[in-house]
Amino acid sequence: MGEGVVGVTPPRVMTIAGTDSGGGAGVAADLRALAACGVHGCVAVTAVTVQNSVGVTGVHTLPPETVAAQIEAVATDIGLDAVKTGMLATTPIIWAIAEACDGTGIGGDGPTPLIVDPVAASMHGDPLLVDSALDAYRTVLFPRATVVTPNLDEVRLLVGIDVRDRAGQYEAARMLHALGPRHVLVKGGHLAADTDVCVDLHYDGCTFTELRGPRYDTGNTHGSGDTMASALAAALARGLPVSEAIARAKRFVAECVRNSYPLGAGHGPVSPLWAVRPWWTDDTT
Ligand code: PXL
Repeated sequence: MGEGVVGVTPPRVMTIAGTDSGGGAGVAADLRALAACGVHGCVAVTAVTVQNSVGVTGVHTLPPETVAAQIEAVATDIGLDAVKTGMLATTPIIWAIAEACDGTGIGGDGPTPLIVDPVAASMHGDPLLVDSALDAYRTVLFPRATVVTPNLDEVRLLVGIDVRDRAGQYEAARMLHALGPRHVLVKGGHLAADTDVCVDLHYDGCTFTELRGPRYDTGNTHGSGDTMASALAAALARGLPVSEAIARAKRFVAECVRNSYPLGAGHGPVSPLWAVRPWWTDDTT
């Protein structure tokens, strides 16, 4: 991972997401993860958030047509091997993304996989999506998604289930799959019942697969969901089958949590920097 070939274009992945001025989550986390996974990251910004390690104090959304224009500009020139969504903020932005994706072969029956991470709030509980846009996720974006990757808070908002155990995770996966995505990954990181493991559930409409990973309680998990979805997009862009891409993304994000660091007075970010060869700090070169 991470080794490029001189003069050869790497896989191209776009993140459609919001910025975080603290550099912990959103676009910053996505681009870090994509670079560490050895792919070229492109960006369609949906919103600018005013934020630090303690919380979000401002959200400024971009015009929906500017979000769509960013997608179209990149898709028609650079080309895209996978696309992931993060903070989308409003219903008109979600509609604009859907139309831009339809016109450029992203998601649905198109050749470019679309990973939908249905971001609704920051880890501090600050809203990153207007409540009325949940319906647009369910009816507009999920039917176009290759994989959706909700955490348990997002599951509660999207399908109304308060998941407390493995059976609840299975029920949620079924309900989410009925909304139309090809694959569902119900992330179990917030499941209090699991103390030293973190169990994510993958459902493709036919088979359920439980993915077990270590749980690291570093307290610095800002951007973990963004990082997971970006690594998944990178793996799909590299041509891996979905089940293998999910397994690889899960291993990747666990290492990012293990290598997280404190920042500011609040929550620090997960970090993929361990995956980047530190040649520039190496005294022997
Ligand atoms: O981690 C979810 C997320 C996504 N995008 C932005 C965020 C956050 C969490 O704070 O700020 C911009």
